[in-house]
Amino acid sequence: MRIDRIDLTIVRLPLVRTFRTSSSSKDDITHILVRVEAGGVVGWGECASPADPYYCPETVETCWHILKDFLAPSVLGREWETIDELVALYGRVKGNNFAKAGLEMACWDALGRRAGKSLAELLGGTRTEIVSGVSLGIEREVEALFGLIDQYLDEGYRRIKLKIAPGWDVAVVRRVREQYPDIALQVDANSAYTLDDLDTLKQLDDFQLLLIEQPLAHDDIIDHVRLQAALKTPVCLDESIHSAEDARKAIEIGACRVINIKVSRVGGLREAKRVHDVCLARGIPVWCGGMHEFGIGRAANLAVSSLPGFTLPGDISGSDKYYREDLVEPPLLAIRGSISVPDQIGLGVTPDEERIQRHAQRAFTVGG
Ligand code: OSB
Ligand code: MG
Repeated sequence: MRIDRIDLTIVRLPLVRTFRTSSSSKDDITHILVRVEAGGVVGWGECASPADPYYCPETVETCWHILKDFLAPSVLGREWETIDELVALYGRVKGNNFAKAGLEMACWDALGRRAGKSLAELLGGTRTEIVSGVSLGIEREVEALFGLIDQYLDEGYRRIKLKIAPGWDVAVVRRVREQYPDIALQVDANSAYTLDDLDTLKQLDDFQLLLIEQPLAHDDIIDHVRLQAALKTPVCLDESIHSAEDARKAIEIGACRVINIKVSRVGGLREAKRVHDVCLARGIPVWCGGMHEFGIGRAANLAVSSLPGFTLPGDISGSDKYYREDLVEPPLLAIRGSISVPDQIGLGVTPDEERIQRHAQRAFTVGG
């Protein structure tokens, strides 16, 4: 399966609503699309790195540099038959998981298209419908949050996640819980707290939350052990987990009881499945996190979510929650709170090249 050509395109889409977390605020999303020609087929991938280094160290520009100057040259013209062989071709590159995930996804898509199998089939997924939750950013007023929660509950979404930060935490969660006593509710701090905030974090135990996501530092698992021991609510790690080995260690020391798996944060679908396997073997439930993916990355998230250990609702909402017009057909939409796993070959969606060109910021081709 020789890779003959790789096209990289930076694409920007406006968000339908500003998204604010403890670490950043966004009005649009810029991701890199990776198109590969290999083995007589075309595969597409999405590099979902944020534009700024406020969630993780990577940015669109670091991914561009790593893809263009290291990953693409490492695989161009080379033969591979399995994803293990593909990943070995760029095995010398340390870190840079978001960049790797974009290229690897395109190769999974090509592999599936050539084999006539869907990505979910290739991964060994069993589920066909994914229960969908929404992630809500920080707002100016709790009332704005109520409006959004009403809207998404009306649309059928089955779980609400609230972003929290110092000053937008216990009082907000209390009001939401009072207003909606029975909804499945969880919070995400994006690493905004330290153990000095233990008293605040303990108060969150009063609200029957499904979990508290990444309360402490992005690179910590040790302090999370102390926090988890002090809380009844399960701690869920996001930013801290970059590999199946990270997951194993965090679980073994008791840093969390749940893990959020993001395909891009762990460097691709192969490692995402490995994280899943580590968690499943240890009885740790997982769910699929999101990075505001366009349709290509969203389709990959759905495929990985079909694995049996994804027992909690994910952050995979319909793309219409974020984008007026997505880049793929058919659009990925939630119906009565769940989204179908694409069953067509490869990622199971077709990128619309005209729309991609219309929103493109920069392009680069190697080979061809
Ligand atoms: O921490 O889960 C996060 C978006 C960008 C960066 C980090 C996160 C998020 C989300 C949105 O919570 C998830 C989504 O709907 O894609
Ligand atoms: Mg998170």
